[in-house]
Amino acid sequence: MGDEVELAQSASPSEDTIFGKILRKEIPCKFIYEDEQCVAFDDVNPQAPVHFLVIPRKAISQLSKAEDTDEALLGHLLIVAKKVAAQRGLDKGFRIVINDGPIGAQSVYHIHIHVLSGRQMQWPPG
Ligand code: TR5
Repeated sequence: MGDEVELAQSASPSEDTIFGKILRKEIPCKFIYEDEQCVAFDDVNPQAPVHFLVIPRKAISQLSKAEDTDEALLGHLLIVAKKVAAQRGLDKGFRIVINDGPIGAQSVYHIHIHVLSGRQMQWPPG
C-alpha cells in the first residue's frame, strides 16, 4: 500500500485542513493561478512530472458533500484546471483526478482537483 493510501485511510474529515491554512496564507505556498473563487498550486508530493491542484476558496470537504448550489463553482474548477494545463503547455493531454473518502484515497478534506501530466498515464488507475 502506498504512503498516500495509508495517509488517506487514517485521515479524518475536519473543519480545518492544510489547504485552509494555505488559503489563509498561514502556510507559504506559491499559487500558479488564483481568482476570487479558487487557487491552483503544485502538489508537494508530485506523482507525475506535472502535478498541480485546483481548490476552491470555499471549504467543501469532498465531492460527495457538495451541494447542488456548488454546480457553477465545480464547473469553474474544471475550466481553471484546463486553462492552467494549457499555460503549462500540456497540449498532449493530462489526467484529472478527484479522490473522495477513504476508498477514493482522499487524505485532505478540502475538495481538490488533481491535474497530472508529463508522462504516459495508465489505465485502469490503481
Ligand atoms: O489524497 P488526496 O486526493 O486528498 O490529495 C491530497 C494531496 O495534497 C496529495 O497529493 C498531497 O501530496 C498534497 N499535499 C499535501 C500537503 C500539501 C500538498 N500539496 C501542496 N502543499 C502541501 N502542503 C504545504 N502540505 C501538505 N500536507
